[in-house]
Amino acid sequence: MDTADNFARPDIQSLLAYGWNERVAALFTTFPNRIPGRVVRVDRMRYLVATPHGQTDAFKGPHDEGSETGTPATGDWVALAAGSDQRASVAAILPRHSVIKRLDPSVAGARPEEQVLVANLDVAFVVHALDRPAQLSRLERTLVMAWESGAIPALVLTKADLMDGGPQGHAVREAVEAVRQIAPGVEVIAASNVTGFGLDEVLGLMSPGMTGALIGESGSGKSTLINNLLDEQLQSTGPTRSGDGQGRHTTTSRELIVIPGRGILIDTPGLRAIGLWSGRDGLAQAFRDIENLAADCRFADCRHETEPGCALQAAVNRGDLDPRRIDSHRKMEAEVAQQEHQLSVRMSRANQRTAGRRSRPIRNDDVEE
Ligand SMILES: Nc1nc2c(ncn2[C@@H]2O[C@H](COP(=O)(O)OP(=O)(O)OP(=O)(O)O)[C@@H](O)[C@H]2O)c(=O)[nH]1
Ligand SMILES: [Mg+2]
Ligand SMILES: [Zn+2]
Repeated sequence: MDTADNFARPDIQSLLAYGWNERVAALFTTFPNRIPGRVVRVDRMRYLVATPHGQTDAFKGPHDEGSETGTPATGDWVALAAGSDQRASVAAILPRHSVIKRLDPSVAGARPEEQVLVANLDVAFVVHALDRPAQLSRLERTLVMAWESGAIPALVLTKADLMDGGPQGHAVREAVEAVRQIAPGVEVIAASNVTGFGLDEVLGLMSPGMTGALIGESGSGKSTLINNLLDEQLQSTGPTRSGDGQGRHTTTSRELIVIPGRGILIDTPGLRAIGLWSGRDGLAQAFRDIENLAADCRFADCRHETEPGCALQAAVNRGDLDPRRIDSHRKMEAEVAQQEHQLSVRMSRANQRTAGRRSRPIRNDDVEE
């Protein structure tokens, strides 16, 4: 079956709302005997998958050839095999065009692994509430992850109604300006889930078939935003704990929601830890101001400290650049470099092991670790 046939299959029309398009149809031609679907929610080892026949539970099965490795994530396009016991299994994860990923917090440390949070998104909405002090470095880190995903990032500043002067007041304008300084190339939208201010602008970045993912701290208003756009209380939302301004993690799983006529949004639980996973491209994009300036430093290996002819220090002295941003970039660059090092050590150990196995019989100590 060629792509055009596959795309036009009448039974597949119900997947259009979930973002089925010609790109996905083309990928799916590799798995002609499987049922196509999109992962709507992940609960531990169980996957809720939207298929042409409605939503169904599926478990992970042995992978077909041509599948992405690892476990399915919310937003993944998958090929399902119907099991003999009526249970569907995920036989393949179709190649992803973007992913939000981080260092898996459950195995951080000696053996870093990646954790895919969301797959196949077009816009990464970083949601931050204005009623709490902006932790700029944390936002920068989230933006690196958003850029690294391959999707287009956007920043949504919620709770603008709580600021002095309301959503269109001076305080909101100042906050937007401050955040713009740390988010070059990113659209910054002030919004209120109470008055509806800014929601059209958020929707303006979406269109039918497009997928947006909402990421950001607990209590920032991600689920409330989705309910507002849906005009329905689908996602539970929770009061923000008084005192520390931290939410209680009301949303507990990553879930894909179709906003009829508008596109698809993925709600996620508030992120506590954001360890970067890879991130060179994300860093370059999120810190394009720093990387562009650094190209003008006199020394190619300038550390942007006290070197003569440092373009970054010159920008700081002119008042054009916050030195905190240089620091933030340096820290994340070190983090990425350390991780690349750990991975390359692991790869070369693994290579040595396989080389060793070829030349001599396997000894017990080959299977350590
Ligand atoms: N005043 C005001 N309150 C808001 C706004 N958006 C959300 N809230 C409130 O903030 C609280 C937290 O909102 P949620 O939507 O549950 O936050 P969340 O980001 O989904 O949180 P997690 O699911 O824990 O990650 C709720 O009590 C909402 O009613 C807003 O724009 N203005
Ligand atoms: Mg939520
Ligand atoms: Zn320099």
